[in-house]
Amino acid sequence: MGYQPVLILLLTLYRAIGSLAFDNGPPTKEYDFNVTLGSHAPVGISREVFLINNLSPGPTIEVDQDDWVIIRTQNQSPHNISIHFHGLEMSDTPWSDGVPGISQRAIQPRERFTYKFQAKQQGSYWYHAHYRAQIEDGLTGAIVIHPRQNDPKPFNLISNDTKAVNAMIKAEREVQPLLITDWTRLTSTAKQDLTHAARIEIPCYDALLFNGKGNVECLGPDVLGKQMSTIQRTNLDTVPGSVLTDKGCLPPKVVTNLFGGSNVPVNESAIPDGIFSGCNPTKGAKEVIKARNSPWPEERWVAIDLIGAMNLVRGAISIDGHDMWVYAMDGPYVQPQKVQALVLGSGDRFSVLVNTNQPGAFKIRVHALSVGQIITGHALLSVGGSLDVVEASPYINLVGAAASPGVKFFNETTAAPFPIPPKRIPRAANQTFILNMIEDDVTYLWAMNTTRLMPEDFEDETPILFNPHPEANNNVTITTRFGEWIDLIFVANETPFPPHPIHKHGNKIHQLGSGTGPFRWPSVEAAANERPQLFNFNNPPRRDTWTSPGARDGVPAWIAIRYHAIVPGAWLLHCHIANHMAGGMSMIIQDAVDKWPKVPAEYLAPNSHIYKF
Ligand SMILES: *[C@@H]1O[C@H](CO)[C@@H](O)[C@H](O)[C@H]1NC(C)=O
Ligand SMILES: *[C@@H]1O[C@H](CO)[C@@H](O)[C@H](O)[C@H]1NC(C)=O
Ligand SMILES: *[C@@H]1O[C@H](CO)[C@@H](O)[C@H](O)[C@H]1NC(C)=O
Ligand SMILES: *[C@@H]1O[C@H](CO)[C@@H](O)[C@H](O)[C@H]1NC(C)=O
Ligand SMILES: *[C@@H]1O[C@H](CO)[C@@H](O)[C@H](O)[C@H]1NC(C)=O
Ligand SMILES: *[C@@H]1O[C@H](CO)[C@@H](O)[C@H](O)[C@H]1NC(C)=O
Ligand SMILES: *[C@@H]1O[C@H](CO)[C@@H](O)[C@H](O)[C@H]1NC(C)=O
Ligand SMILES: *[C@@H]1O[C@H](CO)[C@@H](O)[C@H](O)[C@H]1NC(C)=O
Ligand SMILES: [Cu+2]
Repeated sequence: MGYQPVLILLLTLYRAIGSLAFDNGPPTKEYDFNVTLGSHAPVGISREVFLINNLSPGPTIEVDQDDWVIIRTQNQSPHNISIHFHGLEMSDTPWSDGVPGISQRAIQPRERFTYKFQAKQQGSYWYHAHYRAQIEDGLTGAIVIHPRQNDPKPFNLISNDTKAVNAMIKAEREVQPLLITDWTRLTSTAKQDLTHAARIEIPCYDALLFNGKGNVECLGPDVLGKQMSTIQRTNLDTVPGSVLTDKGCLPPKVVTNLFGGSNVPVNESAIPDGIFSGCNPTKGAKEVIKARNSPWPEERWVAIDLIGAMNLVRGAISIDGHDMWVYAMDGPYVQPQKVQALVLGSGDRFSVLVNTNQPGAFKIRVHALSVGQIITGHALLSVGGSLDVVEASPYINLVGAAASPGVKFFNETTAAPFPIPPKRIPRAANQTFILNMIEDDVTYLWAMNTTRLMPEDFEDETPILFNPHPEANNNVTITTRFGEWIDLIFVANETPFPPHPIHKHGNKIHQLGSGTGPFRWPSVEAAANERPQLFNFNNPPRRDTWTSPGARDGVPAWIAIRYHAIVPGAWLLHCHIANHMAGGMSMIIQDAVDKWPKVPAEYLAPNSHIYKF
């Protein structure tokens, strides 16, 4: 035996004895989630939602990094459900990822299911329903994982003042999640029924909510007419005489034309009033993020986790009169950027530090920049307890663009991880998958790679994790071996094609590069040899949700992402817009299929029943 193995053996023994003698392992935090169906009217329009312990959004899961988390779920509702923990890696516990037919059986009415996982990552995450299109049905909540105390923090890249850095550490410890949703009066099933009856995707919402609070704002025809984007105007021009509706929506006939037109005419008589048009303003409670007003300017820091819990809306966010220091993206730290605005899409998380310079209440605005609707909403940042709104000219306009040339947006492509990970990303991948995203003839059917995978195709089947399909050859399954580097290239060949928020379950990905025009190469390596400026192998952004580029004017677009297949399990890769996922835009990934852990007996067994509630 050489000296190295001996050293490793001694070290292992030392650690084992140490952990026996000095601690009992990481703590376990336990939650009970009783899921019911109830009626809920956050903006004065009542509809059914899922409630968790009578709340929607549900309770925040707040733990320390390395804690074990147990969530005992009881389905006291009349529908099948499941809960996904967005962005959490589930290494060693892939049966707790929450996707029916992939990692577990759906939790049927009167059944219980216990999710158990270790919070190995840090920062901002969230949980949400994952059965059919239920993500729009209120079963969501924030997850905060406090980083290990001694891990390096990027705050001295924000200030050299020790007092300020200490204040930032304190603010981070007290970080306030702000879960942002696009609220519609339609339940996901009502929306799907209406979509099929009217043969159209429904891109209209009633309000934007902040931790479940908000109100309907009607902007009026003058404002809408003046403020619409050139893309909105161009789309309106496809149907002569059309204007934005009073809800700020493109009218149905224009939506039908959005992606190159469809042979299937919309049935407008199937669309009830209030969906595309019919705006009635309501008053609702405003969510308030509280900041102390310390006498010491260097101590006035507040941290907010901005969580993109919306379905379809992509929004620009800004805080009146305040800069935001973006210090984390999808959980882990990034090299901080000082900005006045950032773009948040479905599934994204950005953690920001804000230095509050005066007492008062300041609008935290979200303005949609998705094409289908002009919609806005706001929460308040209250400094020193004040609720007097300080009117300031916003940094962003109504369609989510910079209101003036000096306004700086967060630049995701330069958001390098902090610290830079020591492991280098190779230039060549072991496997490359070129995925041809399409709209499948009508606005509500989509595919990730030419072939649709509908929830009905897999959600009620035996979970793939229990029964791998290593030879699947069906255009919708990707299979990898442990340790391989995998490239996924998402190509929008048809134009116009909208951007899609794409989410991979399992582990994080590196966003290597993107470009316009067809992806003409067999691999990223070949493309990078020819066009090195399009790729970043050194410190690319690290994400669990990313946006595929929109394509227009006959010019295709693509994005290349790379991940390391080191988290064995069965995962879903899908568009995070629930109705796109329900419309077929998903694929299955069997990662590191050679190293799948044995599924514990209690997860293999049918879900147990609740006998009374
Ligand atoms: C901290 O101090 C160094 C050296 O004076 C300076 O170069 C750097 O810009 C400062 N950083 C910040 C965040 O103020
Ligand atoms: C359009 O929808 C209405 C209401 O649902 C229905 O009665 C009618 O048959 C539909 N027309 C077509 C052509 O599908
Ligand atoms: C982001 O930074 C890159 C690299 O510096 C630059 O090419 C790009 O234009 C920037 N994007 C935005 C939106 O500012
Ligand atoms: C609920 O899930 C079970 C098992 O996956 C399935 O058999 C059943 O059809 C589902 N029910 C509904 C209403 O989708
Ligand atoms: C895979 O996609 C190709 C191209 O669209 C299609 O011809 C083929 O039928 C698909 N295969 C399966 C199994 O769906
Ligand atoms: C994607 O679809 C194409 C057909 O269009 C097929 O050749 C290819 O194998 C598919 N990719 C995967 C990973 O199934
Ligand atoms: C991936 O490719 C590299 C370079 O060709 C090779 O050294 C490595 O063994 C491959 N990894 C796996 C898991 O196949
Ligand atoms: C959940 O429901 C069970 C059964 O009714 C009840 O015993 C328990 O107290 C409830 N827990 C919570 C957190 O509401
Ligand atoms: Cu999509």
